[in-house]
Amino acid sequence: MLVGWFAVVLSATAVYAASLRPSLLARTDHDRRGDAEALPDLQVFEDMLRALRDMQDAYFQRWVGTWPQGIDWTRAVTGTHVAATLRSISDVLGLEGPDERAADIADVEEFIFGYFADLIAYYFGEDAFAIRNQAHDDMLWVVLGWLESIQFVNGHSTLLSAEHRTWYGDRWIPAFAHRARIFWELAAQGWDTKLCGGGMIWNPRLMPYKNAITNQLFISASIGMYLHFPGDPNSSPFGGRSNLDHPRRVRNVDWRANDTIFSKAAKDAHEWLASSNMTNTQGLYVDGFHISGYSSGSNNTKCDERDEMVYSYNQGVILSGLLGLFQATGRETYLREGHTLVQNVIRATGWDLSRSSSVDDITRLRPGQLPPWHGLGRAGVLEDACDMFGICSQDAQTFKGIWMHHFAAFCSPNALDYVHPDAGLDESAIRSIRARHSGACRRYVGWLRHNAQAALGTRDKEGKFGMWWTAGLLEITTENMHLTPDALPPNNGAVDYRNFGVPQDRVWMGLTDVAPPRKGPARKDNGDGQDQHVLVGRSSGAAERRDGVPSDETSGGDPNSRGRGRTLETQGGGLAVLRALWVVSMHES
Ligand SMILES: *[C@@H]1O[C@H](CO)[C@@H](O)[C@H](O)[C@H]1NC(C)=O
Ligand SMILES: *[C@@H]1O[C@H](CO)[C@@H](O)[C@H](O)[C@H]1NC(C)=O
Ligand SMILES: CC(=O)N[C@H]1CO[C@H](CO)[C@@H](O)[C@@H]1O
Repeated sequence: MLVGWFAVVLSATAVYAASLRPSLLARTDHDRRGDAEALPDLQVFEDMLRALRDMQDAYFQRWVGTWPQGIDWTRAVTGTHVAATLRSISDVLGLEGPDERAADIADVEEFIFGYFADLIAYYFGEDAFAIRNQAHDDMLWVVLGWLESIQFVNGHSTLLSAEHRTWYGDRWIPAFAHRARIFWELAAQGWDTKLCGGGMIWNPRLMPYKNAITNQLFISASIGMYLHFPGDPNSSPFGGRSNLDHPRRVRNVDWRANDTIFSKAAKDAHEWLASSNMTNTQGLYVDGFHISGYSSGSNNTKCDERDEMVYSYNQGVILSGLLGLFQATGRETYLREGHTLVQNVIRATGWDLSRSSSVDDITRLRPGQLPPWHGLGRAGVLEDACDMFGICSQDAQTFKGIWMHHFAAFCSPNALDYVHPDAGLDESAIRSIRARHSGACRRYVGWLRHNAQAALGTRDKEGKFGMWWTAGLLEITTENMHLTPDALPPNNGAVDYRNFGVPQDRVWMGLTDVAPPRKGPARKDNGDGQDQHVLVGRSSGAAERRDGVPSDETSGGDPNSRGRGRTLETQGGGLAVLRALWVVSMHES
C-alpha cells in the first residue's frame, strides 16, 4: 500500500519502502546480477516525487500561479513535466490490486490534487497574451502542455470512476482544450509551402528559417490534437460566428475531436521533415535551414543553408509524434523510425547497447579527465555541447529534460494500449507490434539508468539537480577537470543561437551585418589541452540569467554552479530523467 509511503515521501524524513504490489518491487536485471550501482525501482519513484516536490517548493509561486524565474516557453515545458509526473503517479494506482487501490486512493489523491491545483493556477498564470506574439515553437509547447494535462485528467478520472468516486478535475478539460486549440491554430499559420516545398517557419519576425524543433513540435502537437483533443465549442477570442472568416482562422468550423485537419497536418509535416535532409552523418537532427540568397533578393526558394548545430531536444520531440502517428495509422514504420533515432542518440552519447556499457572505459580515467565527445554526449551520458563549458542559456538548460519527456512517452509501457479504430489493426497484429516495441524499449533501460544515476550525482545539499549530468557521474570538479582535444565538441561553423542569441546579421535578420555570427564558445587551447577560459565557464551575455539574478562566477569546485547554475529548468531535467527511468523500466518487470 502506498499510504505510509506517500506520507513519508512528503515529509522526506526517511526512505521507506512500503508494501507496493510485488511486481512493482521486482528488481531489475542489474539487481539480479548483484550490481551494487543499480537503483532499486522504488528508490527511483521516491526520487521522482522528491524532484517534483522540490521543484514546486523552490520555484512555483502560488500567488501568481507561475514559476517566476522561467520564461514563457520553459514554463510551458515545466507544466508539462508536472502533468506527466501526475500521470505516472496515477498509473501506479492503476497497477495496484483493487483492495490496495481503494485504500491508497485517499492519500495519493491529496498529493495529486495538490499539484493538479498548481496546474490550474498556472492555467491563469500563463501569459497567453505574450505567447501569441512569440515564435511558432513557443506556441506549440503550450499545446503539448495542455494536451498532457488532458491525458492525465482523462486517465485519472477513468481510474476514480471505476472506484465509484467523483473527481472534479475533469471540469477543467474544456478550458485546457480551449487553450490547446487556440495555440495550435495560431501556430498552424506558420506552415508554408512557398519556400522549401513545405515546413513550418520558426519565427515570423526573422528571415525564413525552417528548423527541426518547430516542425517536430508541429508533428507531435498536431497528432496529439487528433488523438486527445476533445473538441472546443468556445469560439473566444474571435467572438462567435460573425468572425468566423477571421484571417487567422484555419477553417470555418467548430472545433471537433478526431478532426482529420490535425492528422493531415501531422502527416504532411512528417513527410516534409523526412525529405528535408535535416539529419547529419550520425543520424541526428541538425538545427535547421536558411534559404541562401533570400535576404539579397534572389529567387532561390530551396532550404540549402544548413545550421549544423546539434541539440538534444531536436532528437526528442518527434518521438511522441511518431508514437501518435503510429496510434493514428497503425503503421509500424513510424515506430521503427523512432527506435532508429533513439539508438542514434544513445550511440552519440558513447554507449554500446549490445554490451550495455560505455564504449570508453570510464573506470580508467584519471580524476577529472573527460572521455571523448561522441556527438551528443560522452561516457554514455546525454550532454549538450554547452554543458561542459557551464554556459548553457535558459533555453539550453531545458533541452535534456525535453528529450527525456518525449522518450518516456514513446517507450511508456502503455504507449500502445490505444490504436485508432481507423488504423484497421486486429488484436493479434497489435500484440506482436507491442511485443517488438517493448523488447526494443527494454534494451534502453541500462543506458537510461546510467543517465539517471549521473543526474542524481549532480544534486546539491538541497537536492537540486545540476545541468551537466556527466559531471555527476565522473565526479568532475572545476579544479580537477582536464580536457584533451577529443573531449571537445567539434567547431564546425554551426551557429549556436540557442546559447548565444540570434546573430544580428543578414542570414538571420535580413540586415546588413552589424556583428559577425557567433560560432559557438571560444575555445583557445593553451598547449596541454587545458583551456582555463573554458574551465571557468565565463559566459556570454545570452547565457546570463534572464530573470535578473546575477550569475554565480564563484563556482566552489562544482561545475554545475557555473553560469546560470541550478535553476527551474535544470530541476525539470532531473525530474524528467527520473520519470523516464521509472516509466521505461516497467518493461523489465
Ligand atoms: C544534405 O545536407 C548536407 C549538409 O548540408 C549536404 O552536404 C548534402 O549535399 C545534402 N544532401 C542533399 C541530397 O541535398
Ligand atoms: C531565378 O533567377 C535567375 C536569374 O535571374 C533565372 O535565370 C531563373 O530562371 C530564375 N528561376 C526561377 C525559378 O524563377
Ligand atoms: C472514433 C474515435 O477515434 N473517437 C475518438 C474521438 O476523440 C475522442 C476524444 O479524444 C476519443 O475519446 C474517441 O475515442
